[in-house]
Amino acid sequence: MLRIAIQKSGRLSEGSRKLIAESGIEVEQIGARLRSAAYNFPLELLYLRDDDIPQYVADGVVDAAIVGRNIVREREAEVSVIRDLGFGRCRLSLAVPKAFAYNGPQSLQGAKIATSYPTILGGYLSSRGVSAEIQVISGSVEIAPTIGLGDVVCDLVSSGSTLMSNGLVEVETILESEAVLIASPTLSGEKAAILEKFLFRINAVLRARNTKYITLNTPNDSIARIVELLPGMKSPSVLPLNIPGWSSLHTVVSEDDFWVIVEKLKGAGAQGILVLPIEKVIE
Ligand code: PRT
Ligand code: ZN
Repeated sequence: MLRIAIQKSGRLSEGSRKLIAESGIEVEQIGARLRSAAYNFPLELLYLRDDDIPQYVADGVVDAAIVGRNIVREREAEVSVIRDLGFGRCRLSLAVPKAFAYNGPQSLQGAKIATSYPTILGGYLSSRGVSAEIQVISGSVEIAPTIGLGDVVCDLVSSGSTLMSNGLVEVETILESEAVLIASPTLSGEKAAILEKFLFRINAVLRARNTKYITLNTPNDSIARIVELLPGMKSPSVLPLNIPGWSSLHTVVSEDDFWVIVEKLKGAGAQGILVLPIEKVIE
């Protein structure tokens, strides 16, 4: 049995539950409980506050967890980061009031910086030889300058609208973050084998999320040109259509390349382009 912690309620809860569900793991409805077992996989889920998660993994209270990289770094817990999970993306940034004359990290010399991330911020400042006062606050960091708790803030940003509505300008990114899978570095053989199986499923789900299945029709004399545009898994399948001189091509493309490729495909003579979601990709 592998014990995995996820955030009980907050920005990472839904993404964590969805990833587990899409991995084909069915979990009891939790209601108000703090833990639940899976029906069809040797896994037990614990629902915790994100701040506590790295320490629980380091102490072996849970074997693995899904948590933001920002929290893992801040807590400096002894855990293995297994892989990035592609959701919960944000960045830890420095932001200054509009009137603050910012000309690089040296401008922070002697400033008072409000943050919930003193460890990461302290490391950043000392690596740049800046000495500043770190004011630790646990929430609503963005209002610190308004209430006199700091000249500058260091906080998580995703859209940037919180900073903007508080008259703050983002000036440096200190850390890029997203949800990550972490594990205890000292798992037993049995637990490590279950984690391996869990990871195999997660990999298949995440690869599929970033991949689309494409089918299109093309005149036979355009096939070579179109195949060159398609970085498929191996090579695309080419099937004859019931119209002489025409074929149907099937392949997969990465979501990131998709729009660029589609334009080029049309330019190369492709017609009837269909794009379908993929549920799992096993490599
Ligand atoms: O109760 P618990 O302690 O578990 O939750 P929490 O309230 O401490 O954390 P929560 O749910 O807010 O965030 C959990 C994790 O989500 C964080 O540790 C990050 O890894 C990730 N994440 C992703 C974010 C954001 N995006 C984010 N935008 N965490 C916080 N924010 C906050 C930020 O602090 C600021 O107040 O959102 C605001 C900025 O958002 P924008 O869109 O206006 O820029
Ligand atoms: Zn928290």
